Amino acid sequence: MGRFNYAVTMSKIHSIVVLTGSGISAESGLKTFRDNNGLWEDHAVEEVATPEAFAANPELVHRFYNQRRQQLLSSELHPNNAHIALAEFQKTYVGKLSIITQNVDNLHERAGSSNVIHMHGELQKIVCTRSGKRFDCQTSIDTKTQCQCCGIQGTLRPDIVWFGEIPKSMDLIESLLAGCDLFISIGTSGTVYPAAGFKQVASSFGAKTVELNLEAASRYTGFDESHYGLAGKIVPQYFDNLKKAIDQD
Ligand code: BV8
Repeated sequence: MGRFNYAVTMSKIHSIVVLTGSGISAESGLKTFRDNNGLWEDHAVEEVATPEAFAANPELVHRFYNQRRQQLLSSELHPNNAHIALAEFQKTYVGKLSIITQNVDNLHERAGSSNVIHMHGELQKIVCTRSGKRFDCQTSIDTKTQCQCCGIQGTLRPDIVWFGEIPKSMDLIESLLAGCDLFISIGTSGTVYPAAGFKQVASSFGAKTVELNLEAASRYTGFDESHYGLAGKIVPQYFDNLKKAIDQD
């Protein structure tokens, strides 16, 4: 692991914000967005994950999310050591640790993390476009699925934030970024906004910024500290060092 430095003394770290992307789930077997050059069934994800695509071809978009939702239910799919290390640290840390994830999987929760902010929604939730009511969903849905609240077909969509839609919990996220002393980005290429801008916001309010990623991303730079490698290896190492530094302080 690269030089582990703490310019700020641990006693000054009262609030930590962790931002995760698909790289933290890669070793669990979930594809990242840049895998396959960002394609799914020869469609660019940015084209499938949009309200326009859903309006034009709802069955294609339902298939995209049904496949990924079913993958979450696979007995082969488990949180990896990165999710587990983050959850264990969150449980023992006396300060405030908030997890903002761009991921729509439930691996943080299955690793034991709490208060996870799914800014781009969740695969296992659906919403009725007529009533706005949200439901848990572990099955596949399509345009023929009858809605539980209004009993008609064709009103249900994945509770996912598509490109062009406003991410969830932005007010809460902005206040967390403004109030944190340490911002840690894990497994994201920093391609998609507004998430890609969170590091800058946290830094502008005085937070120390740390990147844990497989490799440096060209547009996502300027962290105070960076460690590169597989999340399953560097995330446990990082939080183990952080806990030691806090305990020694
Ligand atoms: C909005 C749900 C307005 C869907 C997702 C031009 C400039 C700037 C912005 C825009 C622009 N044109 C359009 C926009 C806005 C647009 C945007 O950013 N587009 C991009 C393409 C330029 N953004 C939006 O539309 C957003 N809404 O802007 O609304 C607004 C905003 C605020 C307030 C008011 C109004 C909404 C975007 C949400 C889209 N939905 N997800 C679904 O999941 O199906 S985005 C989706 O893609 C993910 O959620 C995630 O955010 C993103 C993928 O990023 P990553 O997770 O980083 O994945 P990636 O593959 O890129 O990288 C993986 C990383 O992991 C890599 O670095 C890799 O090295 C690393 N890695 C791989 N393996 C490992 C690893 N690391 C460690 N260990 C490993 N083993």
